[in-house]
Amino acid sequence: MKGWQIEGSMPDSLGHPDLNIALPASQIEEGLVVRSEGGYYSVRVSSGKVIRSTIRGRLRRARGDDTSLLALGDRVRLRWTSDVDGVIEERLERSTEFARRSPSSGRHHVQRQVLLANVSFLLVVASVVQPEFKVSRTDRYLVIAEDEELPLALILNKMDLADPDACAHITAVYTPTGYPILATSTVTGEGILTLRSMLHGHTSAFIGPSGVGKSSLINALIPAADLRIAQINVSLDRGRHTTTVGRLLELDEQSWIADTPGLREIGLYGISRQRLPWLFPEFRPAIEAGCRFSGCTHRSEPGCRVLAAVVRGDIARERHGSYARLWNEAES
Ligand SMILES: Nc1nc2c(ncn2[C@@H]2O[C@H](COP(=O)(O)OP(=O)(O)OP(=O)(O)O)[C@@H](O)[C@H]2O)c(=O)[nH]1
Ligand SMILES: [Mg+2]
Ligand SMILES: [Zn+2]
Repeated sequence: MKGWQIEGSMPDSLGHPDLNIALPASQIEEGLVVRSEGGYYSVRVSSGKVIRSTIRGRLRRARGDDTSLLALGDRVRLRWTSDVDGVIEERLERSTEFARRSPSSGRHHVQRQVLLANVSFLLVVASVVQPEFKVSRTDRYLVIAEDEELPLALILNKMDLADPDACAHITAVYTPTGYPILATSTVTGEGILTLRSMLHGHTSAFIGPSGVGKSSLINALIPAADLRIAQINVSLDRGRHTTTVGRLLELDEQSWIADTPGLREIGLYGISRQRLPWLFPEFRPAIEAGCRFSGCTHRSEPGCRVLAAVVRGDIARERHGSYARLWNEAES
C-alpha cells in the first residue's frame, strides 16, 4: 500500500483499549505526522522522538467522504502504549489541506483524499525536460492549490538540461499569473540558495509529477535527508515512482519540508465550473470587468473578456486551454 492510501480494513485497535483508559494523562502527547504508510503513522513528539502509531477505531468511523484519515503534516494527540509505540486518539484541527479526487472514487460516489495537512507553502515542481514540461499537468496542481488559497511557487528544475527558448516560453506563459517562478538545478546548484530562503519559516511541500527532481531538491537542501532518488534521469517507464511514501523533514527549527510521491492522477474534487475561472489569477481582471453574457463560461462566447485577454496576450493560450479542459471535469 502506498503512503497516501490509508484504506481498507485495519484491526480496530492495536493498542489495548482497557489499558489505555487507565493510563494517566501524562501519557498523552501532541505530535506531528511525519510519515504514513499502510495504516501506520510515524508521529514526531516534542522530544524529537518518532513514535510508531496506529489509529483509534473511533476516528476511522468518522471519516465521511475522505478516504484518508490522516495526512502528512497532521497534528495529533497520541497515547503512548510503549516507549516506541502509540495510538492516535485525536486529529487536531487543520489550518490548510491539499486534497485531490480520490483515485478510488466510484462513478457516482466521488471521494476526497487529503494528501497534505497544515502546509503553509506549496512548491509545484516541474522540470523543463525529462520529463517534458506540460502546462496542462502543472495547472492541475496550481488550480487545486488556488482553491485551498495556499501560497505557491512554481519551481522549474533541471535547468542544466534546458533549452533557453523553451524556458523563456514557459516563463512567458506563467508570468501573467503572478506566481513566483524559480529556476533550479541540483546539478549546478542554480536557485538552491534562493529556494532555501523562500522556505524559511514555512511548512512547505514539494509536489509534482514523478521524476522532476522533488527528492533531489530536498537532498540538496538537507544533505542528511539522503532521500532515494531515481538512478537515471530519463524515465521511459511511466510507471516508475521512486518516492512511494510521503515524508516530512526538518529543514531548520522553524521550517519543515514534505517530500511527496509523484502522483499518477490528480483529479479535481469539489471545484465547480463557476469557481474554476477564479482559480486562474490572471483571468480575474477580465471576469471582474464582466463579459457580455452574465453566465459566460469564457470558452467561446461572443463578448467574453477572458477570450479578449487571450487575444491581446494578457492570458497565455496554453493557460486558457488548461481552463477549458478542467471545465469539462469540474462540477456543473
Ligand atoms: N540533469 C539534472 N537531473 C536532475 C536534476 N534534479 C534531479 N535530477 C535527476 O532526475 C531524476 C529524478 O529525480 P528524483 O529526485 O528521484 O525525482 P522525484 O520528483 O523525487 O520523483 P518521484 O519520487 O518518482 O516522484 C534523478 O535521476 C535525478 O538525479 C537536475 O537539476 N538536473
Ligand atoms: Mg521522489
Ligand atoms: Zn467570458
